[in-house]
Amino acid sequence: MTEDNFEAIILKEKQDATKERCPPLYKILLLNDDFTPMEFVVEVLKIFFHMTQEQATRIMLKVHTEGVGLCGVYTSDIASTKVKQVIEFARKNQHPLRCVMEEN
Ligand code: TYC
Repeated sequence: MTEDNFEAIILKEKQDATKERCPPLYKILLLNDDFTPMEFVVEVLKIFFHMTQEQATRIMLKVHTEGVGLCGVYTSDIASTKVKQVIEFARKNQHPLRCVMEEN
């Protein structure tokens, strides 16, 4: 084995170890709309993101005024499950609330 090969293998092993320690993370974002009631958005943030009334109100108002707000950062599986649950809960209650995930 050449020295270059050896270094390439060591580098690859280090990269693999880093990937295991730090899986890719995804932001969950709530998007503003004109119809979903503010109280409903606050409930969503409390139920699905375990926020207090105060935290939830602050994020809801940020989304309302700025158009978008961060709910949390999760691994891929957890983020996609939460996005689905939020959208399903909103649709069951006939609100057009939008919730998306994006790579961090
Ligand atoms: N803009 C909505 C209203 O005035 C409230 C709202 C806030 C909707 C946050 C969606 O993600 C949202 N009723």
